[in-house]
Amino acid sequence: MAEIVPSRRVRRTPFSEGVEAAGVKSYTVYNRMLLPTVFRSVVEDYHHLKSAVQVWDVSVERQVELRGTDAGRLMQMLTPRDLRGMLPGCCYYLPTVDETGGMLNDPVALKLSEDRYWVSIADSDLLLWVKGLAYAWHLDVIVDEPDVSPLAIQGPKADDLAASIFGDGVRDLKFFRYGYFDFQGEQMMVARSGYSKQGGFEVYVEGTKLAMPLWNALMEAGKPFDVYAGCPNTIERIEGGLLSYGNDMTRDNTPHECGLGRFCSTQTAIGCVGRDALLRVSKEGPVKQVRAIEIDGDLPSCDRLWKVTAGDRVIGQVTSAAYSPDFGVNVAIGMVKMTHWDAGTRIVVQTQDGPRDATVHETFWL
Ligand code: THG
Repeated sequence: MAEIVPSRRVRRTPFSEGVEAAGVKSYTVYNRMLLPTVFRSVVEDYHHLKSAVQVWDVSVERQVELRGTDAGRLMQMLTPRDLRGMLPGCCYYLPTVDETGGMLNDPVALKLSEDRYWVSIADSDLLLWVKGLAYAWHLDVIVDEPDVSPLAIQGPKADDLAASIFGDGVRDLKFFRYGYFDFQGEQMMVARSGYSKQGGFEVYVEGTKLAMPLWNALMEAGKPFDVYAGCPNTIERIEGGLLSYGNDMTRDNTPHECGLGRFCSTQTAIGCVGRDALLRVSKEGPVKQVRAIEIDGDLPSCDRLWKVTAGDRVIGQVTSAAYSPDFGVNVAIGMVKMTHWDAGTRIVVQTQDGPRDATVHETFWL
């Protein structure tokens, strides 16, 4: 393929210099910013992520900041997850929905204080929706995109690497909690989270001053752990069932269809936009839902939606697929109608290279 040209609209990040020095081979665009997709090869990156530790430039996880006395009220308008128990220091994975209950984004939210939140968004313009709600409801809240660039440390040796930079205290962080840790005399927010199932951290780097110093310090301190630059890995995230907004789900889907019903307490999420619509679907249950799918044969690259058929009927779609070296099969994420969603059901996936037999799985692989 041809090259992507960065500009003000297709933004570089504070870590781009480090990413380029590490030999990034390809990018995608996410929230109008560069997101690396390959360093050595997708398969080499995959094995390395699962055995060592990687540093990921995930600056594309842009923050929507809500600040003001109505910040909490506005947060609850965004999601059917009940936020009443959310305390400062917590990260919550949040389905965010529109007035029909359709998925607008699936961010990680951080509560900084009673009147201040960061919403770490997936690839859609959630900022505009949040600003629109704040304006229409005359809320006392400021909504904007602060200059914050997350840097992820992911892999089985992530604790050792993070501890060598931030001290042994980071080892005690619980999953989806954050704390503040010193780096070169400044406090940095570090959370135990990240878009892999290998474990690790995300550092929310404010501004640009300490961005490359942190990148370089991690690369240097990581030498004994075989650190390398990395990025979200499509094989690993499919094995783990981590959904990709815009690929595996869109505004056409409810959280329940996405398998995110466990993050919804629609009954008690008073004030959530789309609550009435979601109360209906949560009572009746979805008629199609996300499933792990194992596909037989050789696969072309999954760069488009693949219809799923049974006989001459379309009964679903596959939106992410890759060959898994560790499991020795093609792993995939799709959405299947309830008539065909039971584990073991045989279905057919219509790729651009022709039909492939496939099986619905009970659970994801990781
Ligand atoms: N971290 C941060 N921001 C993000 C992402 C991230 N923004 C974009 C994107 N990723 C949002 N999507 C997800 C999807 C899955 C998870 C996090 C963000 C995730 N899921 C856990 C799982 O499925 O195992 C469960 C989380 C839970 O149990 O609460 O971590 O990665 N900052």
